[in-house]
Amino acid sequence: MKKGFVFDLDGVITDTAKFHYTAWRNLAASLDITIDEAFNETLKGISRMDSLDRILLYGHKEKDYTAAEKTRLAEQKNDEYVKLLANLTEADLLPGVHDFLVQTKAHSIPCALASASKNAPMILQKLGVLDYFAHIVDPESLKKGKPDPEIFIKAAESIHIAPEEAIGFEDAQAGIAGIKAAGMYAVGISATEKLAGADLQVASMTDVTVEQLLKV
Ligand code: B16
Ligand code: MG
Repeated sequence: MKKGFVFDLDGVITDTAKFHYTAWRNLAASLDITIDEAFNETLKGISRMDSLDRILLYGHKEKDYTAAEKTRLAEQKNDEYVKLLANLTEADLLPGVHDFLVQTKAHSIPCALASASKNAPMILQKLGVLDYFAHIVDPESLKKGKPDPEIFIKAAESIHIAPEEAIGFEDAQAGIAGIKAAGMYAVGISATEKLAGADLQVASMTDVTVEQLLKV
């Protein structure tokens, strides 16, 4: 019997990828680097600074900026990203998420958040679902980002269960790899991309129930 759920944020609970894309595209353009949606796919689940590094590498400018300049560029991107989140509400929850969280509460099953985003607490608050999460892993506390399993192991620990007793939800390949490396059951959420290694893949959270998953 499984005992808890670990959620990714972007792409599982809400679609913030479009806002990340706008903010990164504008920042990149200001550096004379052009990125498109296909490139943006490679940034999903990747931390802010690692995303900037990937963009600079893509534009062959990886040696052009000091650490302090890169910090400033990442801040600039985040300032625009946060502005784009201003009107986020409960209506921005992805299909099935609210229902599923209500079911976890009804079954007294704990949920933790394993997101690379430092904006996660503010985003959950705006979406009106912060109270469903017993714990949010602080990405600042991590030595390595996804696909390393660290964030998922910490998430399971935070709700006092073993990784084998947890089910992780992810929309990105790096996240599925991290969940599996942590020893958890992985549910991939994507209607478009085949997520290699997922134990179960569904198009959205409307296709799963808490009762069904506790028995896998
Ligand atoms: P922030 P997830 C990730 O969220 C995003 O997919 C990724 O594009 C972003 O760079 C990362 O969070 C960090 O976000 O700049 O807000 O700290 O999929 O791990 O929930
Ligand atoms: Mg994601």
